[in-house]
Amino acid sequence: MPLPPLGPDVVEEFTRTIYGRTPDGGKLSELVLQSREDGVLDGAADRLRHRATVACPLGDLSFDTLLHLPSGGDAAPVAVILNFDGNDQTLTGFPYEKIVQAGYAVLTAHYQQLEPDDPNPPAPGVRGLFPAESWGAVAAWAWGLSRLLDIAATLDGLDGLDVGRAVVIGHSRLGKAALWAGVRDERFALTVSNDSGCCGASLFRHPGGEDIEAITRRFPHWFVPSFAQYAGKEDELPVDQHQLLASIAPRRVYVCSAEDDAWADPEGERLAVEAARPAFGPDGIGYHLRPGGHALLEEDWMKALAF
Ligand code: GTR
Repeated sequence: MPLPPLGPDVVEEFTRTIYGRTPDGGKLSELVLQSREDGVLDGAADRLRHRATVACPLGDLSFDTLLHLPSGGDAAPVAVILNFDGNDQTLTGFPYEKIVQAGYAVLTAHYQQLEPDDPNPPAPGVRGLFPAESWGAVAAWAWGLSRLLDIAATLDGLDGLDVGRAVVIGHSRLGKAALWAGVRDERFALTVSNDSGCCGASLFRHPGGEDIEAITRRFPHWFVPSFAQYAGKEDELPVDQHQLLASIAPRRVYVCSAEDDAWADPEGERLAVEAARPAFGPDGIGYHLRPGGHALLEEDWMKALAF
């Protein structure tokens, strides 16, 4: 299938057809330091936990954050990431030692503290705190990634963070959210998608892996309801995902794929990167395909951050 051309004004189309409209408002109102441990991780990193509260039009949302940063030395660029299983799980799940050795700080929060991953959430998340807007959970998580950057900005200087070189990174459904955050928030200097697949970095028009029918049937809450009308009609979508990647230019993008992750269609991700390349400078977009399956591995982190 031929791809729609790269053009200047695609963000509005992505808003309308897939992710929905992110409302204005929702400001960090309070950040409470809950604990600080210095010199954890071989003496090379400090670990801080905060409780953040964001004031939204219809109420407040509070969530916990976990920050690791290199101790001493120059201000560290910060990578923000939502995690799947809670902040404590990242202590074994993320390669913090290596990331910090590479000179980066990492700020994370649990994605479901921002918005439940449920078509019928037991309690409303952030989407319930704005007057009637149609935005999907992916967009709500992307909103959360921007709030993590707000939090990092309040710590800028204080704790040796450099938010001028901020990275947004995410895996799988949270890689979709990282891409949408990278599109919408120009403060992110580098956007990293890991195995984000359908509605992330892979092309709708490249057959293979998850398609619109499958994703909207299982996860109707991720997108605007009208997106489901494109099930089986990929060729009628007004956009495709190389345009999403290109709309981040001239800021940088890095896409990680895995050979055995057929559901995320690694070849469709590679083709999207190639089709987006003309929008970027020579080193503006990077890509790797590594052996193995669907996971955010140390190799993915290190190659993306080296980029
Ligand atoms: C799958 C879904 C994918 C991907 C993945 C994940 O079930 O079909 O789009 O997002 O979940 O987030 O792990």
